[in-house]
Amino acid sequence: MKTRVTDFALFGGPREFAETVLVGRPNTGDPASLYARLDAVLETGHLTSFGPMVREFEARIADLAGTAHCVATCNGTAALEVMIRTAGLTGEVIIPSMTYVATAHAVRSLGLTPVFCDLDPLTGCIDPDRVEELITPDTSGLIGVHLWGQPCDVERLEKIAEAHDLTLFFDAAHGVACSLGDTPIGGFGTAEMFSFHATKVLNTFEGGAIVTNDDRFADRARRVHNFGWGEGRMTDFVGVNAKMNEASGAMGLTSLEALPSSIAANHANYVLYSAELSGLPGVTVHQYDDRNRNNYQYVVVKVDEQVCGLPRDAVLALLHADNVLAQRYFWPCAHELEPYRTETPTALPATEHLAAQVIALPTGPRTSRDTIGRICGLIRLAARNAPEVSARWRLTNPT
Ligand code: T4K
Repeated sequence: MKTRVTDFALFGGPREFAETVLVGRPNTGDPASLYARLDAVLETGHLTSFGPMVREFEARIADLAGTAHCVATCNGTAALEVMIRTAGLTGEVIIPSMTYVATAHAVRSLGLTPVFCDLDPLTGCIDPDRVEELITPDTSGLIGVHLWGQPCDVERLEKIAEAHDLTLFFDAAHGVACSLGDTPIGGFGTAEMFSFHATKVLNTFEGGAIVTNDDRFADRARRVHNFGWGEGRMTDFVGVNAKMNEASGAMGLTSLEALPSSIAANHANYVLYSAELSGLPGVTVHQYDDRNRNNYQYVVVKVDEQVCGLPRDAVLALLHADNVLAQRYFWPCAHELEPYRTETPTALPATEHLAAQVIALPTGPRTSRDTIGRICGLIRLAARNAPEVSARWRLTNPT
């Protein structure tokens, strides 16, 4: 355990961790269970296009989300694009900027304009008070993002969408097994999407899903994600190939078996991080509202330089030097990335304030309590030695 600031790897001391400690280390579930399913896939020779693994996975996800339909896709970004195509959105689509760039790229890649909206500082989700002022005659859609698995203010967004005749979608990439009160995330708006990327609490290697209670939307989305094929091998609109394959379905079913224990481990890690970092001025673990279920796949610490005197990136550099590969989810936020910063320069004060503070810390079933204790030890030591750490970091990062 390091005790003096000069022990930090950033100052030339030894690394705290010999092996890298990652954010996003996959939850693979039971390998034997996966191999048995993969054997079955190879045995049947049905490798993709609506095989039994994906069909069962879709049924299980619809059940989890409490929705009538689930359309599994090859990744979460493709799910967003299929949703936008299915609804036939045009012109402008309002989205938050505090999100992975995929939300904006899905809109932009279909020739539409993402219009970035500021956030609610309490949750980091889109601020309904700011949405209405961005609506123009060209606005056709609104996509809320359930940031870090926290539900957006769904009720107010639904009212706004209805009043202005907008299609309302939710990017629930982080929202698997999360809820708003007792209602699972999945059935809000016209449709929602999940991501099952390798780094997510539930993974299919790569994958995603569209969930909805709208029969017609589901039927069309299913066609859109399969080249537009309909009855009698005919197409009457442009479709894409966004199907999930059977190996991904097999991984999804295996990962689902491990989901309760993965969430329990994530929750225990979140509680431990919160306790270990409590009472540090300007360094706060983002707290989730107990009235909603969360999967705790993101433990986010907020470093407020104004209060603790430590730039967030100094803490990040210090962790990286010690082999803790923490991530800035989400900085730079989407409106500060190209092509958006050039095409549609926007000032979003609340978003920029939050994005400048966030660090996602390693968690998941394979992150031990000892590892968390040592990571928190590094952060506490950094906070106690803020002037030295800041000065050291500024040597290589002059402003
Ligand atoms: N909407 C939102 C709000 C999202 O957060 C995302 C994705 C999407 C939409 C789009 O969904 P997908 O099309 O991705 O299904 C990662 C994930 O790639 C991305 O899925 C996720 N959000 C985002 C929050 O995190 P990066 O750019 O940080 O990924 P990458 O590949 O650098 O991985 C991060 C860390 O994870 C690495 O340091 C190592 C570890 N890792 C990663 C992979 C792929 C592993 O240990 N094993 C692995 O196989 O975005």
